[in-house]
Amino acid sequence: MVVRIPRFIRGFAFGVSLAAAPVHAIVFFSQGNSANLDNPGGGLPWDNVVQMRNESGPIGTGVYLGNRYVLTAGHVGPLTSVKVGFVDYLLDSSPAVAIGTADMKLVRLASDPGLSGVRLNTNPLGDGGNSYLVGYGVGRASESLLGANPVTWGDSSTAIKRWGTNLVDGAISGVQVGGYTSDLLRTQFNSNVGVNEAALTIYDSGSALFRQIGSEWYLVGLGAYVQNSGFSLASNQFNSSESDDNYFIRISSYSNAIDRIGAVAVPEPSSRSYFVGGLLFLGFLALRKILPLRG
Ligand SMILES: [Ca+2]
Repeated sequence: MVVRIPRFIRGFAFGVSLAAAPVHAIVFFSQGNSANLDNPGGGLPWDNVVQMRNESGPIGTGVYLGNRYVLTAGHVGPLTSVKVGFVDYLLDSSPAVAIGTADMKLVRLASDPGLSGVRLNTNPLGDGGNSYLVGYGVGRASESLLGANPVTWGDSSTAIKRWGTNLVDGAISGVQVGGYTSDLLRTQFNSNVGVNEAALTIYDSGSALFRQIGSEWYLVGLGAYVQNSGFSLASNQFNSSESDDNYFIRISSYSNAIDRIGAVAVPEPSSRSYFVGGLLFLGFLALRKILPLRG
């Protein structure tokens, strides 16, 4: 689910130029649930985005970082298994590892899924701009017509891996939500990145926000919070007050190497790169109350 939070980043911009908007997946303004279900290619770490599950089904998204480690949102749980591709992997007996005070945690699979790792972004100057969102959140409800606003979210039967795009145009530090304190990145649900522009939905907590920096792909954010629960407001105007905000845990605040998140190194046994994916509150955000934000 997704946590609802007030629009608090408005007007806050990166110190660098914000030319583009990143894209978030999960629901689109003008496309249906059958869109963007396949790896778009170009090296995007599509396979590393996994589904977090409990005994009753999907509850969120995660990012496989390598060496059996999966990064997800702290509020996604309790967990019983992680679906990688078409296979459910049980968790091993080790406790989840919290990443500082942030709404993120690492859990570990009981066996190796045979995937390479993901690169974690360590440079805050690389966070802004166009991005790709990949997550297992729900799609739109069947009665929610294409191009109609708001975009109403579907039920659990529509939860499937999708990709979308959006522009990272803001950041804020030290945001307190549900007992966590996290540095966040923002995207807005408007049309400034075209038909693939996406917004987070429930079960997108822990979704991946990827950016291509130079020739490589990096995990820059982990889906966590949304402005509304149950629907997403879209706008055809950039920076419109009518466009929903989505928030992602800012990976560069917690990683100082492409293979290290918090105090945990996640080296891939036989691969050169790994990165830690982000966690989304989206799996649970919709069901939670957001605490008032200070400042
Ligand atoms: Ca946007």
